[in-house]
Amino acid sequence: MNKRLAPLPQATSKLMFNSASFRFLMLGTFLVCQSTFAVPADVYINQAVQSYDGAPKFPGVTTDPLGLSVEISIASRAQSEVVFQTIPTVSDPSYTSLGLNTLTTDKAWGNEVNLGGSNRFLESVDVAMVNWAKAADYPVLAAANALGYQHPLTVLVYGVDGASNLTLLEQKTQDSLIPWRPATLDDGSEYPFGGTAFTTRFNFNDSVELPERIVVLIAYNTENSGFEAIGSPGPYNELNVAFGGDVPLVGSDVNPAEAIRYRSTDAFPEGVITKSGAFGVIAPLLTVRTFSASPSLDTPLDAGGYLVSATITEPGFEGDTRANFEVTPLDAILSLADMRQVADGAPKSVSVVTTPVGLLSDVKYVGGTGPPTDRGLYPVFATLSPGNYVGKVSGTMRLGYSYDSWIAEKITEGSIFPEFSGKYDDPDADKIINFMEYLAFSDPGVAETSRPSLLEVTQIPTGLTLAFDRNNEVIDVDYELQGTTDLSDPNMWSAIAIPPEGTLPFVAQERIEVDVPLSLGASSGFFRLKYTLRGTP
Ligand SMILES: [Ca+2]
Ligand SMILES: [Ca+2]
Ligand SMILES: [Ca+2]
Repeated sequence: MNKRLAPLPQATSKLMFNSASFRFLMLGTFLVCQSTFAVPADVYINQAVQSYDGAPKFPGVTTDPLGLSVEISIASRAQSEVVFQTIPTVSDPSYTSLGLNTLTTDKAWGNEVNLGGSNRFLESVDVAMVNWAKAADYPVLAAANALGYQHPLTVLVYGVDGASNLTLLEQKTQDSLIPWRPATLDDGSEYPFGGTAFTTRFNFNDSVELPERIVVLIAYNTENSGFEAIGSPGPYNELNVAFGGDVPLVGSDVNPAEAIRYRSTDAFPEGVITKSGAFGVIAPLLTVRTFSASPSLDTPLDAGGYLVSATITEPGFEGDTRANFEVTPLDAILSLADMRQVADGAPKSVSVVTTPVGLLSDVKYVGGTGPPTDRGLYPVFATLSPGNYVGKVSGTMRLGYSYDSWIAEKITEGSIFPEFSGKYDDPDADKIINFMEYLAFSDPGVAETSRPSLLEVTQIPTGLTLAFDRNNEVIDVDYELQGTTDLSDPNMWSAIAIPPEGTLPFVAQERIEVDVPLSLGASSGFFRLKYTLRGTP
């Protein structure tokens, strides 16, 4: 079998680990097994990316010379075992992160880890990254791809022996889509992070056997850092490696207080691997998966990666190859529901509506570990669970008052007595009933000094300005501004658009002012502010 790997970033024996010299094995050497009577031939896998449609999928196979018989075996990567994991099973929308470009001496960052689990044939490595670059800041690149920009990312996997010697086992560089950091959440509300997290999977096809302890490094080039610094600025200067300090979900961190840096030093300007406490008790987030010695064979159907092995069986010829075959998932449409709820002491969850219906999703609530309880705004990120569809949606959930929860709070505060807590009561005798105090965010226990009308109308040169106070923490009331020129017909009221509750920034209470033009020919106009009480859950 031939193992063809790209040249090493540094073809040098001057790598150093733990201040000790170590052996350095290049896998670029060819191991050609050839019997005396067989002629070498080539076999190629093509059509290696196909879309899921519920039917079995197979890659194309060709040979040179043409038409040789080939035996194909296919193993689903879904059977692989996670042997090291610090990337959360449901990825966060962002992570603590550090940019390689900030350290001109550095070429790659990683971690030294002990594997868990039992299988040891390398199947894949996931790396978590965080991009801070926004499409608006790179209009030329964004015009070419609204989703993100392409940039090569590299993973290096070293085996570590008992004397801390390193052996390079695998190295892979792949062009990756770096998603733009969103300007806002999908509902237009404020995006709560500096960057956006994404995970890139590196599939390996060689089934290299791993020792119990490995070093995994992530490398990419930026203006001033990486194995081949680019020398000019670009969005890659805002590309960061995601870091975390939690105890690994699988496997263990050899030293939680040290990460691994591949960096230039005075002694080794071309680069040397060192342990480093410079980052504190955090390290790049990684997930490593392995195959068993003999993975089970599968018929590709579900979305995901498959390891394809093709061996020429034609008498007199010899050759084989391995490749990844990818069945890509379909896009689904997601939307969020139950985004406004009353804070009543119980945790509140949003609902995710999917097209096609019924797809399972994972929801992350920013600012806590699960569904929130207290009044406030909560950015929400929903992502489809892994399967045959992909999709995600984000928005801001609002937990606020119902009349009942608001008046209960006023009773607790001692502002009013419970026997005067009805919607039509007026315990402070300011001629504003409690429900109106609720809508206008005034205090039901303190008489207002002035009593502004609920809807104020002011004449302006182009028409009228309508103004009212809105309590944005009120969840159980819809505010509707309406106008008509014909009071005699109750069906003539038409809606006048009012701005939604702002989240950029959040305003708990605000004065809404809407300009309306004077209707030509109308001798009179009428306006009303309509409150509709929703049933509270
Ligand atoms: Ca470590
Ligand atoms: Ca009152
Ligand atoms: Ca009052």
